[in-house]
Amino acid sequence: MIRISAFKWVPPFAQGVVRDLRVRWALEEAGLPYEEMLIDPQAQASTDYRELQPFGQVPVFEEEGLALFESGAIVFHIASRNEVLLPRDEAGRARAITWMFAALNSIEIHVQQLAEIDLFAPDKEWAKLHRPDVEKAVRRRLKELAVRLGDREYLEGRFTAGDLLMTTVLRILRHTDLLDSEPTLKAYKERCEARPAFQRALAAQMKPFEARGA
Ligand SMILES: N[C@@H](CCC(=O)N[C@@H](CS)C(=O)NCC(=O)O)C(=O)O
Repeated sequence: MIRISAFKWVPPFAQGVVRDLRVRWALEEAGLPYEEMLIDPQAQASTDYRELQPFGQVPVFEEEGLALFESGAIVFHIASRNEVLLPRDEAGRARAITWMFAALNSIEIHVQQLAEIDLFAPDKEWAKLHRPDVEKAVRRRLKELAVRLGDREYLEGRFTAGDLLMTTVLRILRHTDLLDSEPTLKAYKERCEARPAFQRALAAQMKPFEARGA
């Protein structure tokens, strides 16, 4: 049985965007059952967990002696087995993989910087000075992405792991109204989030938080 790590609890600003969501979603799309290993800060720091994830973060993926970390690598591993997430034809598959990297390497870097300023350092002097440039970079990337998306439903016409990762990256902006400036991108994100597999993944991440209350 596949096992993934996730947090027992995170503050409300992180609930629904913790990176195990990507893995849960990919597993749901692929129809692969999994169990969860819920961890707390003490487990994160343990030698045993560091063996699985050198940085003590979530998610970890384990199956039959194979342990993987990095959400992008895990989603790729799951997607490689399944046509729902990666087309079988070589060119289509390569293009979908390109979008996976674009989500994590060209968009998330900027989006995460903004989230870190807003959620972890809003009152710091350096953050106030730096934020306008970071917001500008995010806006530029969103516009460029919207231009490329055009009137397509998905980045490559059909849903792939590239859309899955892109959606989870765009969700990180939920504390802002930046996506409102790009209505087609906002609609794209909502289209991906409407997938039943996403809804199941989100509910599964939220379950332990809700059980604990707040
Ligand atoms: N690049 C890593 C990032 C993982 C990551 O940032 N995980 C966060 C939760 S979303 C975490 O575990 N934070 C706690 C920490 O860094 O101590 C991945 O995509 O798996």
